[in-house]
Amino acid sequence: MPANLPPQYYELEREFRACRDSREKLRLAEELLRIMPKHKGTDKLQADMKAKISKLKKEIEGGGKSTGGGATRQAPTHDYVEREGAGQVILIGAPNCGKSSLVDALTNAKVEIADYPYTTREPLAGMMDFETIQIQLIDTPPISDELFENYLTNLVRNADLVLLVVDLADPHLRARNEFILKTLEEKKIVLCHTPPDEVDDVRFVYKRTLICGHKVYDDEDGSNRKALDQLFPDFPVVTTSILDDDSLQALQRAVFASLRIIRVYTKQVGKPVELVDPVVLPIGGTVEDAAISIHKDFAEKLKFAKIWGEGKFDGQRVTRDHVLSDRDVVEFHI
Ligand SMILES: Nc1nc2c(ncn2[C@@H]2O[C@H](COP(=O)(O)OP(=O)(O)OP(=O)(O)O)[C@@H](O)[C@H]2O)c(=O)[nH]1
Ligand SMILES: [Mg+2]
Repeated sequence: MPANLPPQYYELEREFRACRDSREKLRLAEELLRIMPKHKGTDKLQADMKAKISKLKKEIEGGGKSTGGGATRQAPTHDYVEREGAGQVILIGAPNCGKSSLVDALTNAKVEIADYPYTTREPLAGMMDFETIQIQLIDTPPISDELFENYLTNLVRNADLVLLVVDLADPHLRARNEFILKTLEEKKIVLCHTPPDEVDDVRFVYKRTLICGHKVYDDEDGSNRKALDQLFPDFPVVTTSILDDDSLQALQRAVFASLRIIRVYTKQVGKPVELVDPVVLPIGGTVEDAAISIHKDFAEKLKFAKIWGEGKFDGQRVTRDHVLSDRDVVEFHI
């Protein structure tokens, strides 16, 4: 069966073959696997690429039987943070903009904060409580013309949401953030408010992004806020200050909204509702999706469900394809 690979695949493959740096080679291999059409005709190619990925990972972990290239700066674990909770959000931004302060205020992570740039040297994840769920936040080293940690490419690609922290006290706000957008685009990552359904060039990844205009009280004449709106028209923006709890709560709500997820609580027949430990589904999730996330067999046996929620009759009977809303309560009947 023909593999029918897209033209970009061949281009990327050439880059992969020419590349002499293990870490970059690994990134390209993962990218090749990602864009490879998944069907019978590419079974062998997929297996080969997976073998190459695993070999490269071993090589990197082994500490440097590098295929040449420059010295690598970071341990391989930095390339990937295991997803925990209802969604993974990566905070990125210019030096000293306040990324670590936000992660410190919102999570349990022990981050380092200082009044000078380049304080954070490694990614660090923490869990943020939001009502009945937890959301993972990842603090990262800054992006500037002096520093771009290569592993950020993978971290950003893997995250569910980018939180771009912009320092509203920074006189160079525009230049610093234009630089970040340009650098990411060079790595084939486009920050956007809503990723398109289809992309022309499959090597590019479009990442849903929320903008956090931070240190808002230091932008006394509001001129930086204007610059921010010009630079990021259409993007959702939240303004925050570490000193203002309400602003931090607004940020939490905006993060939740941008993750495009819903929380669905399940209840047993004849038992009261407990609004804890919800099933988390993407917006548009159905009764069947909720049942599958509990157990596959359970979904197969499902006859109907009763739901409680805003705009519904209490205990309204629905079928498995019923689309759920955030905070719905579902009682499965099998
Ligand atoms: N005025 C003001 N200062 C803040 C606020 N949030 C953080 N800061 C200060 O900004 C400085 C930098 O904060 P960090 O959280 O270390 O910034 P960062 O983006 O993690 O910095 P790097 O890791 O170096 O990139 C520290 O002196 C913080 O106390 C805020 O809301 N308002
Ligand atoms: Mg930091």
